[in-house]
Amino acid sequence: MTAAPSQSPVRTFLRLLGYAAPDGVRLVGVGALALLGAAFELARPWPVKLVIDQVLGGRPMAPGLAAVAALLPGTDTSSGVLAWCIVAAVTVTIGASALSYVVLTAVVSISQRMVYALSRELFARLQRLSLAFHGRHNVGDLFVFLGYLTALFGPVNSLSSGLGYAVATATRGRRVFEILDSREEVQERRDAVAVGRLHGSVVFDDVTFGYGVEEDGARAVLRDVSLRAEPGQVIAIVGATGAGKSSMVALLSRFYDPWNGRVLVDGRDVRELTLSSLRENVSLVLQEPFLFPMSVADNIAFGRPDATRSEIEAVARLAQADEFIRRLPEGYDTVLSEKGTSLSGGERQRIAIARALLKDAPILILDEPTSALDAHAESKIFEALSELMRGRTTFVISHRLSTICKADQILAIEHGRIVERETHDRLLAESEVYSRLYRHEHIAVL
Ligand code: DUT
Ligand code: MG
Repeated sequence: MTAAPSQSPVRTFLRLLGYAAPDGVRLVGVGALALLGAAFELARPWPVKLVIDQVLGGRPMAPGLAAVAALLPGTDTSSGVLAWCIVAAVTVTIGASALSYVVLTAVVSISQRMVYALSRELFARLQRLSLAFHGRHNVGDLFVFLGYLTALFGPVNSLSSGLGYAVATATRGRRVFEILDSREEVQERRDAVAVGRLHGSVVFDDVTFGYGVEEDGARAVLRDVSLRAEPGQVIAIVGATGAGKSSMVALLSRFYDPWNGRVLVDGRDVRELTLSSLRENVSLVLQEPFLFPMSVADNIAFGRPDATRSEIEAVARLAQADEFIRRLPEGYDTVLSEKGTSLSGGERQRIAIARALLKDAPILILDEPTSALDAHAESKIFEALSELMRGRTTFVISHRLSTICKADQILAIEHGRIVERETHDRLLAESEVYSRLYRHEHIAVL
């Protein structure tokens, strides 16, 4: 990632407010109502003061007040003044509460939309970063990032409660924007073509790749990698940490370009396609799914904001998620938060699977989707994963033989090279170690 120059808190805050621009008129209205609410709050002690000073204390009113009182009928007697004081107290109290309710509701809905817009932009960057960070940096073919966003949500939620929050938001928002401003590592060609839905054939044609520039002495992490995946095939990638597994699948989403060779989808070099249309055709399910401080339904509909509630529920059922979602305090409308609603690793992963099912891309990348889970949680999402993989060209990076055995090809990577290509059946027949491991794990999972 190339870090952007850091911004002053004021600029960051203005930029954050920019995300509320579509709600500009509402925002101005809310500001006016908030001012009115503040005036009502200021007026609250006055009726009581009048009762104490004039009604009980018998003191004369200040001239200005007396002039106003003279306009109202019945204020020439103490009981008349008392009656008006009660009317005023009730009006001011109800008015202040009603205004604060309206302002709060509007601020929450505006800020939720801001977070939604920000989250969508963050999502793509986070996927690239997390593919690169697996294994080397621990999780903590991240929580901090999510934490920034959740933290950001809190203060934005309370925009009306003052400048202190604004500064805190700006400070946290800065981290979010640093991620957003990390530059794409690749450039879209001016004549790039927007493709529709691909069939999902994938070819790596003699690919050599390293992070950084070859001429500057950067080290190649993939060397002479060639493979061919037909639509609907499952390709398992195995290998030690740092072998280059995630780097391979990162090239498929064109997060990076190869130094040499080509990556082709449906026979076209990925560099000929627009980044967005290519990435529309690829779903990623990673070790730690990104969930955002939005409702469960919004989290699932992330890739397809226009999805209907029944579509969302249908994919949740396929992902074996419907049942636990319905048990949440507000079902599909439960807003996920770090502290509040805590989901287990397996539950989070099933939401990510539902999200990918809804996106319905022909190419699927699974980078250690079950490795953060224990055996029990893993067995629960097994069916959900199988459902997701059905009919999609799938690249699955996994140490679990139970996942690998579904593959049409198994590629073993060592120091950036494919050193072995096998099928599960051949391995099972030929490798005693493999077949023993397989039988052992298969029993554990089933
Ligand atoms: N690498 C970088 N920069 C990155 C990502 C990776 O220099 O942003 C290096 C580290 C490693 C090699 O590339 O030496 C391959 O990394 P990759 O993440 O592809 O390895 P992996 O097989 O996915 O490892 P793990 O099992 O730890 O996820
Ligand atoms: Mg990896």
